[in-house]
Formats: sequence, C-alpha cells, structure tokens
Amino acid sequence: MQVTSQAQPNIALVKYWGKRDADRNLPATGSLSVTLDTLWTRMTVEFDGGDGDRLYVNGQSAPSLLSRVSRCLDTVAGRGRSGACIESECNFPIAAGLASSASSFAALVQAASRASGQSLDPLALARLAGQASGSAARSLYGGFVELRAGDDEIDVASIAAPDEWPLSVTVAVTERAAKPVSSGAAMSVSRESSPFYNTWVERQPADLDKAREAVRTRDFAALAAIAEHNCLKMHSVMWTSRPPIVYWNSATVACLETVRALQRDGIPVFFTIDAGPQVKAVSSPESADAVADALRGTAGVIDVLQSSLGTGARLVDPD
Ligand code: 2P0
Repeated sequence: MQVTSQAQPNIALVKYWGKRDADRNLPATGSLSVTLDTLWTRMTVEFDGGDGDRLYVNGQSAPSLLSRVSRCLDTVAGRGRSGACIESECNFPIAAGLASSASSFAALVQAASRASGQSLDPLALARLAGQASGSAARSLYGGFVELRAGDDEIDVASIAAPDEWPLSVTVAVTERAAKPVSSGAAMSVSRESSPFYNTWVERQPADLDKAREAVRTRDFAALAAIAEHNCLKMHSVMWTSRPPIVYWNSATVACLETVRALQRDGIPVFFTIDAGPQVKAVSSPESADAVADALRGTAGVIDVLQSSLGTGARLVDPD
C-alpha cells in the first residue's frame, strides 16, 4: 500500500539545542514552536519488497540521505520489514536552517506507520519522529506546540490552535546551500565545549514558562522578548563552542537590523534564527506584508517566504 503524508516545518521560539541521550535522541530540554502552513514536505512510502530501500527527493535519487531514512523506517516498521520506496517532495530549500528535517521525518513516520498497517496516535508518531530528528516531533502538531523533555521520553502537545492566535511568519532566505555542520554534530560540540551550555540547559524551564504564559495570554510583546532572548542565548552557546559554530552571514545581521527598525516604527514583529543563516520574522498578519517588503529590501536577502500558522502532519491523497 502506497501512503502519502504532508507535514510542515516548525519554527522554535524556545529552542531545542543539546541532547540528554544521543543514542535515543532525547533532547536535553523542552522547546516551544509554531508550525507553518505554506512550506511543506510530502512523503510517499510503499513497502514494496524491493531490493533494499530507495529514496527520491524531488524526483532525484538521494543515496546520501538514505541511511537516516532507513533507520527511521526500522523504528516505525521493525527491522524485519521489507524494502521500501520513499518519494519526498519539498517546496523549500533542504538542510539550510528551514527545518526540512522536521517536516520530512514527521511526514515519513506518519506515512510509514500507515503503510505498514499501523494506526498510531499523534503522540506515538511524535515519539517515533523525535528519535529521527528532535524537532520533527513538534511537526505532528499544529499551531503553538510545546515539547516537554522527560527522563525517558518526550511529551508533545499543541497549546494553541493556528486560528486561536493567527500570527504570520516571514522567512528571509540569505543562503540556499546546505549548512556546513549538521545540527546534531553541532549540538554535540556545544555540549562538550561551550562554557555556557549548562546554564543554557538550567534556564530553559524558566524561558518555557514565560513563553507558555505569553501564548496563554496572547501577549505578543512578552512572546517577542522571550523568543529573541532565547534565540540569542542559543547562538551564544554555539559561538562559544570549540570549534565555534557560526551559522550567520552578513545578511543575517542586516535582517536583524531591519527587524529592529520595524520595531522602532511600532510594528509588532520579532526575529528568530535556527541552525542556519535564515531569519524568521514573526508578526501580526496585518504587518506581514510590511515585514516582507522590508526584508526583501535588505542587503543579501535572496528570497522571502511568507506563511501563516498551520496544522500538524496529515495523510493526503497522492497527486
Ligand atoms: C529547534 N533546531 O528547536 C532547534 C533550533 C535548530 C536550532 O531542532 O539532531 O534537526 O535531528 O535531533 O531536529 C534542529 O535540530 O536535530 C533543531 P536532531 P534537528 O528547532
């Protein structure tokens, strides 16, 4: 049976950076994100009994990505499963700090579990997706999503639906190439070498409390303050790692200045940056076009993508 699932990437406002248990891919801290709407990955899986697994990304064979995908299929369908054909379609740049692994693995576990005859609830799927990619667990859910890091497993839930607080996310793309260091490798370097890492982990519950409360009370200024602080704190951990991990480029900094100028003009907007040089600006829907225009006019920005908040992963009919 061939099954297709679509998932959207999510953008963390309180970040996941560091693993408690690398073997089981358990995060060191909780995180809080928003799921996007217009950016998507569609994964089609069929356990067709072919000779090994075959992966196609946007129509091209992608052997370099296959081992991680095959491992994920093993966790979903068991190691005795038959070979699978996996076709991935993605409408935005891959592995460039736009959370393509989140949407990819969320869609993959949902398609693979159904294709192997299972009917799992979103939390079970989120736990499987999280083993492949920590941020993928959040893309099983829509709107504002909190991931709690327990000792043995994660808990994930939506804390506000997309229409309960309809914010906009504008992405300034400053580089299309894949990032030089994967998130997983970079997290491990941070944990082993940044003098700020332990403080980062210790303070994360307090940041999550503030962000959760800001979502509950729909307090944009409070959410903006904690999200920008948490983002800069995560990048401080990266920069103080040895070797340093610097994903930013000059356009990343120029975008931050653009967001600051918009804020000075009274526009409700804040920035966040993930493991890559792209800048995500979160704003009210009414301000989204002004934010997009300003980012489009910023030196070094090569594309601007706009999204509202969207739903979690869902099964879809193949095209
Ligand atoms: C996040 N990032 O919370 C943070 C912020 C990047 C910066 O989750 O090793 O690809 O596969 O569990 O999920 C990117 O990390 O890492 C990420 P793995 P993942 O969105």
